[in-house]
Amino acid sequence: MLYPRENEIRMVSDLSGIWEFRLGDEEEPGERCGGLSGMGPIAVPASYNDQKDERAYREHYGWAYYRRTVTVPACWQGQRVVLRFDAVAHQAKVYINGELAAQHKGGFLPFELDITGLVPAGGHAELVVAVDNRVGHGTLPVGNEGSTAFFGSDNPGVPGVEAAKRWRKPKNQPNFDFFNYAGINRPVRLYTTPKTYIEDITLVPGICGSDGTVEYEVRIGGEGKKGSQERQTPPVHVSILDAAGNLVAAGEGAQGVLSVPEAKLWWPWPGEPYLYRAVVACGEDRYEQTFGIRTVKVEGTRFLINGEPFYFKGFGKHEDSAFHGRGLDLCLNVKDVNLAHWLHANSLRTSHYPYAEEMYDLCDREGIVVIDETPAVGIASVDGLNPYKAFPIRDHHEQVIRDLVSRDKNHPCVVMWSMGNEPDTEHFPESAYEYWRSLYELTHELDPAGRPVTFVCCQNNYEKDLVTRTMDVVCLNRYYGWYNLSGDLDAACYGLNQELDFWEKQGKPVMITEYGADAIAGIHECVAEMFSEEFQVEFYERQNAEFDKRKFFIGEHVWNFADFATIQGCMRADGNKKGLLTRDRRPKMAAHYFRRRWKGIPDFGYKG
Ligand code: E8X
Repeated sequence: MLYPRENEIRMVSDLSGIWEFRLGDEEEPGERCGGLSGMGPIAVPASYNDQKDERAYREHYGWAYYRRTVTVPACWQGQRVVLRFDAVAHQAKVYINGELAAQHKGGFLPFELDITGLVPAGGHAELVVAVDNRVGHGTLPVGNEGSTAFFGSDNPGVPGVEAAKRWRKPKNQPNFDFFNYAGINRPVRLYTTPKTYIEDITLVPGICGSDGTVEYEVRIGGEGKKGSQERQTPPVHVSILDAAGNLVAAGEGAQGVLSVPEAKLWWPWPGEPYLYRAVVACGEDRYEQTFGIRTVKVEGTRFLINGEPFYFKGFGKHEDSAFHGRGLDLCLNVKDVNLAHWLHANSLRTSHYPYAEEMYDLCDREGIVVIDETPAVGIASVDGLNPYKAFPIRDHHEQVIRDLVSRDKNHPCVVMWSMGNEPDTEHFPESAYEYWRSLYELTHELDPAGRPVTFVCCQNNYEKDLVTRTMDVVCLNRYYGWYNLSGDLDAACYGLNQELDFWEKQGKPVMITEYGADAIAGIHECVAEMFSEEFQVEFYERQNAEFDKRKFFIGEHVWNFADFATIQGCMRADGNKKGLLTRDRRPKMAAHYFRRRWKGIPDFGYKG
C-alpha cells in the first residue's frame, strides 16, 4: 500500500487536529452510528488514554467514538478520493454520514476506503470512527481473558475467576509489557488519484559488479486495471533518479529490470545511506518511491549487508511518550534517531509492533538498520492452554504479515522480518514448530527481496524449543542476572555461557535482541545492586565480555532504548525502567557506557 504523497497530480489533505470524542462501552456499534452526544475534544493523531486525567480514560475497556466533518474540495471533481488511516488501535469501524463504510482489525498497519461515491466533490460528510481497545486471545497483541493469571492466589480474600465474574467489571489484561494505548494513533488523510492509478510499486535492488540493478513491478488499479472492462491499461514508464535528480535509468512496461551504472549503495550510518527515487508514470498518474540499492544475506553465521558481515549495535524501543501515548510524535522520532547516532548505534527492532511509516523513512535516510516486527506478542500458554490450538489468531497473524511486508517492502532500512516476540515455544514444542515454521515460509514467499526471517525467542528451555533454531537468525531475549539468578552476575555469566555453548553447535548467526536490567535514574551505589545505575552498567559489561568471545554472535540489542509506560504492577515502578535513557530521553550511566563501547565496535567485520 503506497504512502499518501502529494505531487503535481495527486492531492493530500491531512485530517490531523482536534476532533470530538467520547468513551463508549462494550456494545459493538452496528451498521449505523450517528447522533452521538456528550463529546469532548481529542487530539488526532495520539492515544486517547493520557489526554484526560480520568481513570476511565486510562482503564477503558471497549469502544470509543471519534467524530469530525470532512470536506471534499470542488476542485477534486473527477478524481478518485481515498480516506486512509495509518493506524487505529486495535479495531476500527468507519461511518460516513452514519453508515458503516469500512472496518479494520489490527492497531499498527494502515487501511483505506474509496469515498469517491460517498462524498461528492464540493461536499461535506460526518465522519465517525468507532475504536475498540480490547485485547484478548484473538487479537495481536494478545490479552488474557478471565484468567486466574491475575489473581494467582488461593488466599480466601483474593477472588477466583468465578467470584471475579460476579463482581469485577471486565477489563483489559494485556499479556504484554507495554501500556495498552489506544485510539487514532497515526495520521488520517484524504488523498486523490486519477481514476486509473498506480496502486502499488515493488522495487527489488541488487548489485552486479559496480552497477546496481532494480527489478521493478508496478500494479495499476481502477479503470485501467489489467483486464478491466473500462479501458486498456495505459503504458507504464519508470525513471530512476539519483540523489541530485539526474536520470540514471529508465524503462517501459509494468515490470522489468533496470541497470544503474556505477551505483552508490545504501550503507548503514556512519556510512552513506544513499537513496534513489523511482518515478513511475501511468496515464495521468505519477508516484515517486524512494529506495536504496543494497543487498542482505545470511551466509553461514554471518549477516551480510552488501556482502560485508554486519554487527547489530542497538536496541528494542517503543512508540511511547508522555501525553501522546503511542501516538505519532515526529519530533520524538527525530530526537530518537539522533540519540541513536549519539549512542553510535546502527540498528533497532520495531518492538513489539510495526512502527509509523514516517520512522522507516527516517531510518532509510539516516542509515539506521531495522528489524521489522509484527504485533504478535503474548502468544503464551495460560492456565495450561495450548495457545496454538486455543487462540483464534492464526488468520489474523497471516494477514498482519501480508500487510506488513506489503507496506514496508521497499525500505532499504528493513533487513529482517520478525514474525513476533517471545511466543511460547517450550510447553507445546510441536504445535509451536508447526505454527511458526509455516508462517516463516509464508513470510519468505511474500517478500520479493527475500530478506531473512526470524522471531524473537524468550527466556526458555532452548533444548526443548524446536523452532527457534530453524530461523534464519536466532534472536534471543535473555535476562540472566535479572529475572533469573537475580543480582548474581557470576552465575548469570555461567548460565549465559552454558546456553551460548548450545547455540555454537547450531551453525546459525545468533544475536541478543533483549537483555537488560531496570535502573531507576538517580539510584547510585558503590556496591552495585539491582535497580541502581551501576548495576545496569555492570550487567552489560559482564555479559558483553562473554558475547565478544563468540564469533557466531552477530549483534547486541539492549532492552530498552528508553524507559516506557506499562500496565501497573508490583514489578513496575511507574513503568519499565530498563531504558538506557529515561522516558524523557535523559541518559543514565548505561547510555554513556554504550556510547563508549559502540564507538569502538565497527559496523562491519567485528567478528571477522
Ligand atoms: C521485560 C521485557 C518486556 O518489556 C518486553 O516487552 C518483552 C520482557 C522480558 C521477558 N521481554 O520484562 O522487561 C523476560 C521473561 C523472563 C522470565
